Amino acid sequence: MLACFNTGAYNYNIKLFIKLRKAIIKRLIIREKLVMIGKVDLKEKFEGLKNLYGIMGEVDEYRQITNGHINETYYVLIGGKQYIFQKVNTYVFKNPVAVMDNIMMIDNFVKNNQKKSVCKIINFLVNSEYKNYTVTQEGEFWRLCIFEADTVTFEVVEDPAILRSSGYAFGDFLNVISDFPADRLNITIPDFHDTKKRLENFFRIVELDENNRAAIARDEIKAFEKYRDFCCKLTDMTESRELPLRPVHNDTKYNNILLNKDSFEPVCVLDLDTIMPGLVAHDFGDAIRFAANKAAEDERDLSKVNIDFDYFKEFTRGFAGAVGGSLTGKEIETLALGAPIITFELASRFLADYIDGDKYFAVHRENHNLDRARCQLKLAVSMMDRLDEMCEFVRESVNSINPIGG
Ligand code: GN1
Ligand code: MG
Repeated sequence: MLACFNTGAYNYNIKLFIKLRKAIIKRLIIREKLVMIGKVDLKEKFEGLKNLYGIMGEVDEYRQITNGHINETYYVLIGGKQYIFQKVNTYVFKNPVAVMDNIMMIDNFVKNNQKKSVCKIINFLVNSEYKNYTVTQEGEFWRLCIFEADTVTFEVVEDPAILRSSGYAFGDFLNVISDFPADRLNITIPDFHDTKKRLENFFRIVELDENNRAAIARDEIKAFEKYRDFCCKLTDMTESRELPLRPVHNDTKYNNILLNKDSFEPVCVLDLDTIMPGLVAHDFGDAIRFAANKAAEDERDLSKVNIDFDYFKEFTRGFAGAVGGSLTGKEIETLALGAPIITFELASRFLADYIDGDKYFAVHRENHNLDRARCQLKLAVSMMDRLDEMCEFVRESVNSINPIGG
């Protein structure tokens, strides 16, 4: 220690300090350059892509939209017109052409169907090769659409009245596509909402524990053991054919509906990537999971995370009003079960991904998937406490089918 105070050591330390400082500054400059180069590359990429779509004008501006966990999405302004450019995650969607094929089939069906829907569905632009996607030289899978002006999405619900029209929009979407032959849809992610297989996979990952991360989640893992049988109920009823497989959206987060920025009426249903044969209870349940909880999906303060019954009721009224008439008795009976089951399922997917080293969901902070899993688990347990009331309310709402404004 004392040696530090003799002049030689002092000079040495000063020199070292200056050298280090220079190195740090140099590194910062290089980083800055890399960031700049990265941006120029992206701009060039967007220029190249837009040319393939015959879009006139220059790329004036772009920014990333980070609310999705899977695909990479950009808002791009070209010659004053607004577009969305999206790079599809091919780790998650192994066959992205099949995804785009499903979207195309559903789009054609909805456009030509006699049952008119309350709002539009997302529509991708077609390139010079008449395809609704483009594979770049680097093998990236891109798709483009027009940004819907004067619309908004919400991450957290602020006004329960808006929920009723969102519920109506998702219910209406299911009703309109209900006549589409489900077996024509490509299975883009096998066993996507097979909760039994999801939990088997979860316990396999816990057992392997390749990143030594399972210990921190010991309590959460026990909770999955406790609720495992309950979570398999819908899968069992599907296997025994008590519940029908229909074409469903499979990702009915509230932010997957564009709303008019003034009236908050639904304008467009987004994100049809996981449209596949599935259960109506999962679509209903996933929407409740996201919308009927005042906290964010990754909230760390678990005291804020709970099912909000007023929100639940508003969404259910809208949803039942639109789809209620086409449901079987068993579907009505099991609709509310979808909420805790899909929430447990997602909690297990987040926790499995955390333990597996964060390979699937994009993470933006340390332990992000662990936080998400804890939040969803807390929410699922809060739903279990009110499950009987939820089932009863669904029954009442379907029985008194009451379309919006009617
Ligand atoms: C993923 O990123 P996004 O919103 O498209 C996931 C859904 C989850 C959701 C949770 C293909 O959806 O299943 O419910 O995150 N999509 C896929 O926010 O796994
Ligand atoms: Mg999605």
